[in-house]
Amino acid sequence: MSAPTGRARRVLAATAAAVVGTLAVGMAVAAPSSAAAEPTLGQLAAAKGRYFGSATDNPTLTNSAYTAVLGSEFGQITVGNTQKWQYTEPRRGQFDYTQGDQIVAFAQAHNQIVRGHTLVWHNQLPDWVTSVPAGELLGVMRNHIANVAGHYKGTVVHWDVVNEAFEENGTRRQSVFQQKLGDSYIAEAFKAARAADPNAKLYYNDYNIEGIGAKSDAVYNMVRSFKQQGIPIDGVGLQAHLVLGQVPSSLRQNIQRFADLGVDVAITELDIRMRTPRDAAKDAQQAADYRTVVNACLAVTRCVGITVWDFSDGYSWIPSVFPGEGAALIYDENFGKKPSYWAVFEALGGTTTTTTTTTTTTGGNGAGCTATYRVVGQWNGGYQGEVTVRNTGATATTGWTVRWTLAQGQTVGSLWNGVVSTNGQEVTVRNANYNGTVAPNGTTTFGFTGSSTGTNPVPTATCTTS
Ligand code: G2I
Repeated sequence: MSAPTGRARRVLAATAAAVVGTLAVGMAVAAPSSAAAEPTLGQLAAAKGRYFGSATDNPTLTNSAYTAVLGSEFGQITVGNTQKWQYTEPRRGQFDYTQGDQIVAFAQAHNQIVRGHTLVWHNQLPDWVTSVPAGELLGVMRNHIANVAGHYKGTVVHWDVVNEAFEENGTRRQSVFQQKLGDSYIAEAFKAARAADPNAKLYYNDYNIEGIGAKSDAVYNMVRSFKQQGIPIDGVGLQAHLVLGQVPSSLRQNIQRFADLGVDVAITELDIRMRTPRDAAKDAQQAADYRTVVNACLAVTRCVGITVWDFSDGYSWIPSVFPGEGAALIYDENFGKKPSYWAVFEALGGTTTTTTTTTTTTGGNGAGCTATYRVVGQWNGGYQGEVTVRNTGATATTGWTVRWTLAQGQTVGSLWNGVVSTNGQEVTVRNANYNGTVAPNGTTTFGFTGSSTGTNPVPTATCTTS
């Protein structure tokens, strides 16, 4: 049997779920003869001349399960918080790059480009800026930009120079900069950024400008006027904090009209939120929405890349700001890949070639699970594996166990989100103390790195519940 495609894999998973309730049914599917690793989203995007990245924040850099994905899957990182004014100039004239530098160092260690975020914004602004006298604020703003963009010169490919300067109706937001400096502050910020880092691409970044409307018209008119006047602007960032089922129908046309002004466009903060909890229908809609956004970007040559605003539903800003909403990203809380991940994967040109799904049910009590094993990365002498456990039963699991055999002398080394034991070639992974409970049709994912010096075929993994 040939290896299944991404779509075939999901059909097979559904077939496996259908056998729940029978006694000790084992079904091994499609063990491929070789284990060519699936490409990452970053690699797929690069093959299309784009980047695919994620925002991140400092606290998560100590979570190895998180950094394993962040460091391998993405070609680009945006500093989610710690390059903002509050962090970089907490007191007038005193600059602190400690945390921003940590994220830039992580990106450099993983060959990822960095979008800088953000030099001038009304939010996360230290209180002292608000009380700077009007006559001093232009100098203060220029000095901030000169220092921060100067510090990151050569390490940041894009800067979000000015963020969120417009209201929904297209008028200027009455920020301290607008009130004390007037309309010209945005142009002044771009000029200061160009002087500080002539090689960084300079972006205006905002939300609710993905489709054509009053707000995006205002940004469009500003960019057109900047280009006419020679104000240095290189790109427009469409944040794309979207709502399930509501991708603006004019997204592609809007990207194109900005591109036609002679600037690049980036999707800078993509997430697509839903009422929680997730279910299969919402997941499918979300996958379709992510696909639409990726396709719109790919359709316009000057759409240079896409960034998700963090990648895991456990690390998203949405639930704290929109109570009752969330699940907006492409990985679940346990770093399992969601349908939205596979939609992005396929839209970027990926096809799934290596997977094994096995079902073992434990009896007539409705419990059961599948284990889907993937080699997600392979390099000389080593590999990274990932197993997604899905509860195919009607009741929540209280624990699960996945077993497989290392037939070619491979080893399993560091493993996260599970407890591993080995006995010769036999590998047994039980749930960690925090992920034994999986809701019906829910998933949890564990990952690991190991050594492999010969072939590394995908094994048949069995899953049992308790
Ligand atoms: O609000 C979502 C994004 C909209 N566009 C601009 C982005 O910069 C913005 O990012 C978010 C961060 O993801 C949040 O993490 O900006 C928020 C602030 O407006 C960030 O939230 C702040 C919390 O409000 C603080 O309480 C917290 O200390 O994050 C801080 C660091 O975790």
